[in-house]
Amino acid sequence: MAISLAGKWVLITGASSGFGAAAAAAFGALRCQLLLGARRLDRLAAAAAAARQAGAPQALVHALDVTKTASVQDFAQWARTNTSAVDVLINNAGGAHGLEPVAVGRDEDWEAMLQTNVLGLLRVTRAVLPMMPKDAGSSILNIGSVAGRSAYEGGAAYCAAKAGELIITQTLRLELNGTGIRIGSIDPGMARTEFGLVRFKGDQARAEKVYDGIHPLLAEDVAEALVWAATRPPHVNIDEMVIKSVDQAATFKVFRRTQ
Ligand code: NDP
Ligand code: 8X3
Repeated sequence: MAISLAGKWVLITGASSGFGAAAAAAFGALRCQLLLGARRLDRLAAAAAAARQAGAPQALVHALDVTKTASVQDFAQWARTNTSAVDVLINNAGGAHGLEPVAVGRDEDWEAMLQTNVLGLLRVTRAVLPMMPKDAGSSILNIGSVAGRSAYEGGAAYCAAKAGELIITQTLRLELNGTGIRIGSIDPGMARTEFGLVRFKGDQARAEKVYDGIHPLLAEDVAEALVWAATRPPHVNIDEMVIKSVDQAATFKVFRRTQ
């Protein structure tokens, strides 16, 4: 049976758009109290307002850049001024930059992907772990990707980053064994968010083309998966969940409807 998270504190990184914003609304609807971080404060404020509208008694926001240790420490310090306990941590901040083969890849893209998806995840987890109650049904849910499970051309750094996320999740499960803190990797396939816009550096047409003729996942689908994982009974750990559109049989086996 699902446990109630009403009144519990949920911390979400990358809550200004996509999965993070949808998760804020979904946990808000469960009457969770929210700590939301990202770089774009206007978008973060809008996500917080939507979460309050959905039912969150509190949806607090603070600037967070997961690529900077000082920013992560400042965010965690701010979180501590609001609550002594973070019951659910959702490490979601991240994304892809570029789709070039390694032969012509750019340092700044590789660095951005590894800084956010890998080092950001490590930094935030290190900073928040001391606030997570033991033996109380707490959860860490990391957003991975199908990209971390099989390679594709142009995806070297992103696939490596998400493969890193999966290994970090598995490592943490070993390190946290005995604490009662649950940890899982939620690994979506193609989903319609701002992911493509970021990957293709603002090229809206190219970003949209990815979804031509398919019914991709929506951010809300992933948010529901996060809610499901976090509301299992405290003795149940969802290790890994792969969630894809029915039109996406494998990363590059995508059925596109013509009408
Ligand atoms: P969006 O681009 O809509 O959301 C990405 C979020 O990450 C934004 O809120 C952004 O906020 C935040 N973010 C990016 N860089 C930083 C940073 N340095 N510090 C703090 N926050 C940051 O895309 P999605 O919702 O799709 O992406 C969320 C996660 O899901 C990512 O980890 C992505 O890799 C993963 N994913 C996406 C899939 C998809 O097809 N959409 C499939 C599988 C996984 P801001 O820019 O305001 O800082
Ligand atoms: C995003 C999914 O297949 O575009 O993580 O890499 S994919």
